[in-house]
Amino acid sequence: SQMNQDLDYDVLIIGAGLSGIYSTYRMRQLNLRAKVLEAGSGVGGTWFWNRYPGARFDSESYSYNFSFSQEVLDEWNWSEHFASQPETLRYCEFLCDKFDLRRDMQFNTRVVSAHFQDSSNSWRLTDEQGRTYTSRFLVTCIGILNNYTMPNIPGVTNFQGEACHTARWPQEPVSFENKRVAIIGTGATGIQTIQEITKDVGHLTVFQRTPNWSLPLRNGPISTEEMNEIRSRYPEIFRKCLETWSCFMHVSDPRDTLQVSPEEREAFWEELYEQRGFAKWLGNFGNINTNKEANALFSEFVANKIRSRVNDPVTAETLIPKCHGFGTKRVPLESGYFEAYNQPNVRLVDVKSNPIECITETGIRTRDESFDFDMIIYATGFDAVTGSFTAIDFQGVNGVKLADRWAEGPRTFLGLFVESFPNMMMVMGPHQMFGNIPRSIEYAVGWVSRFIEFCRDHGITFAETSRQKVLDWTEHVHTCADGLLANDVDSWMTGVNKNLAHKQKRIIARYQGPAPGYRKLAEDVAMRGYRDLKLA
Ligand code: NA7
Repeated sequence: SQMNQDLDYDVLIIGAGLSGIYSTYRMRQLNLRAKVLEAGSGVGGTWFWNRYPGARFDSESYSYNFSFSQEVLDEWNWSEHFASQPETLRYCEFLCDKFDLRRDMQFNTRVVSAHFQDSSNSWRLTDEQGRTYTSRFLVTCIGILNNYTMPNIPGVTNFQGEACHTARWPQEPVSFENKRVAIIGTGATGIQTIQEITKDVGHLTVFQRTPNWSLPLRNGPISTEEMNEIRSRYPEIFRKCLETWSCFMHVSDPRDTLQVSPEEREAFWEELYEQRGFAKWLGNFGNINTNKEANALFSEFVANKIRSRVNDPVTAETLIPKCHGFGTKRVPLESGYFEAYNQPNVRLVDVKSNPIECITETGIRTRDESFDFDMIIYATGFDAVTGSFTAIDFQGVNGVKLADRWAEGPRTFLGLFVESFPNMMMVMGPHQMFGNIPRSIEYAVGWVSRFIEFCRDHGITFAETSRQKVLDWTEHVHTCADGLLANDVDSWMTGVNKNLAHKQKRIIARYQGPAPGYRKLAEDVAMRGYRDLKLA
């Protein structure tokens, strides 16, 4: 079953997160020689690195796990409707233990370059220690939120106290008691961190640049009986996730927000507000995502919820977004976030009106005030989606650089292939459907695995997308994005990171059409015997 004895491996996989774990499983099933190169010292990817207090996903646990193994579904129990990072990391480890996947994984191995070898149609990877690895195929499983970014504020390295980015949180427990702590950033990560550490922090100062439309997560424990009941519904849960726009269990309401009477609307929203997870967003009237007026109505509903939960009216207004509508950025879900500001030891600093000037040896200086801290937490986000790719020197045929190919934004075919990068496939590359990520991962890895199997069975040693397919797909991705209010707002989803000079311009980073539509197009390519690709 081996493809070429001259190469170290048939398939090299970068990254041992959920994508890399499932890819390893599938390559094993195909009896291919596969190797995963992973920078971390263990598996888990996102769940390995993001150990900050309160880290958890906002997908229902039982819609987040893989569906590929009935045994795993039978054996694994979730303890909460929305599992925490430690539990999700254990899930990743459980998968690797169960299928003995670590024997094909090499840890503490950061890939720095990946070069296509024209003479042998193969990939040659080099790691930080200078070791090299060759293979016929390359599968990138490097995640969409991997390379974290520090704020572009002068003096970040001057601070003498404890300092940490949430994505590089230490493995050992961190105490906040009696400490004066600062946090910069109020995205999904900042919100989760703030609501957790305010349980025992000495004093917390939150530096907020842009507030977010956040809604209650409504987490809860799962009893043994409930877990068994959920287990019996797995087929139905996965079927539902296959049918929905972004692979969650929630189905959007087809009614037009503006055609529903104000009373009925209010009653519907009150009902939604009590529901778990993203129901409030994805189960809402669909046109809140496309119609400004509809969006403003729901935004005002949420603003009033925030006003009712925060005692100080000035703080409440500061916590209500004014420059972007609800759902135009990823909606963080919270558990007691707004109430945290009612604590006497929690203070909100609006850095839009009072900008941070610098980080000092002892704390943070804004235009109006100097603060002393024992600890600064940076929840300042990621060089998202394309950042995982620019972190590695990818070179395709004739040494063409991926960074150059994507200078004007990502150009892909199905989010899986890049022109001039033969035999390379991206799991969760730009222009792929993201949504409830593991559902998308499971599909993409399945597609890639079937394709590699096809190549092996047909003696194909070279597979590349044509320029035309890339142009067509990229245009399709842009068409799907038309009319969505989210694309008029700066966020990691539109490729903007204000801490990076080269990421100030908006791009279409992800496929925003319906997931079933994506899968249909990708299946069609397989059905046509992959003739959309140049095969040799
Ligand atoms: P996000 O959503 O990118 O949030 C980063 C936050 O950090 C956001 O509030 C930023 O404000 C703030 N930030 C970044 N740089 C600065 C500087 N220089 N000064 C002040 N504030 C700053 O990242 P997260 O980690 O929260 O979430 C990423 C995804 O992970 C999330 O969507 C989930 O899918 C999981 P800004 O909005 O730019 O004004």
